[in-house]
Amino acid sequence: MLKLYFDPVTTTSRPVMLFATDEGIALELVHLDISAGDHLVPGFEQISPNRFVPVLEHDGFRLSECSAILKYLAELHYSAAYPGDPKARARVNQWMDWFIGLFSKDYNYGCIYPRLLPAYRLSEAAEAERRAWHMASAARRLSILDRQIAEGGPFILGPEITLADYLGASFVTLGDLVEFDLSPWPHVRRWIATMKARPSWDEVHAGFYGWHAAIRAQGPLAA
Ligand SMILES: N[C@@H](CCC(=O)N[C@@H](CS)C(=O)NCC(=O)O)C(=O)O
Repeated sequence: MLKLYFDPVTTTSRPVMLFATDEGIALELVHLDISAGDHLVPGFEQISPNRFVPVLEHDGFRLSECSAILKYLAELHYSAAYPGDPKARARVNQWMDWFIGLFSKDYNYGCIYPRLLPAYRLSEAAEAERRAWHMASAARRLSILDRQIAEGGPFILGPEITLADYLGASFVTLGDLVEFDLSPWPHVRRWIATMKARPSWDEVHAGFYGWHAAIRAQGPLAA
């Protein structure tokens, strides 16, 4: 049996849930609310040494890192979203690494989290300077993604969805929480609309959009 420790609102759990739902992969779900500190309870470090979600368990085998979990589930289920051809698979890996290693540093950590989570904010002047730097960098990354989708589409690597779309769409839609304006990148917007049109999207994102509504209800966010 596959067991997933997850928090449905998180950027790293959402792609795993979306992929598993699309592929009909049965998961025993252990829902942790990280905003309530469920991941800080004594003993969870045995399951997740970093105290992060998601974590997958499969017959005593434990796996963290959302990218590794997606690949493992895809391999188990011979999913077309993780093609077997070495070059096609390498491209999927390339874009997944790009989202995690480059894109998320500027966009998620540099532009979005500081507006949502006080622990990620610097002092006001330092924050403004850092944000300007990351925003310029995030814009360059979004332009690279936009060109990639413009050359093919509707998905990142052409007509078929891959794991890179599952991972990437979760990272980019984190910006929904701060109403991040994607209009300068029309192909990225089109791709996100395609991902949001998947029948599984709304079900998987119910918690995420609940968080979105709660943020809106609190009034204007920090700049
Ligand atoms: N590199 C990990 C990162 C996982 C991660 O950052 N999880 C966050 C939620 S998005 C978390 O569990 N945070 C708990 C905390 O910050 O205390 C992955 O890709 O899965």
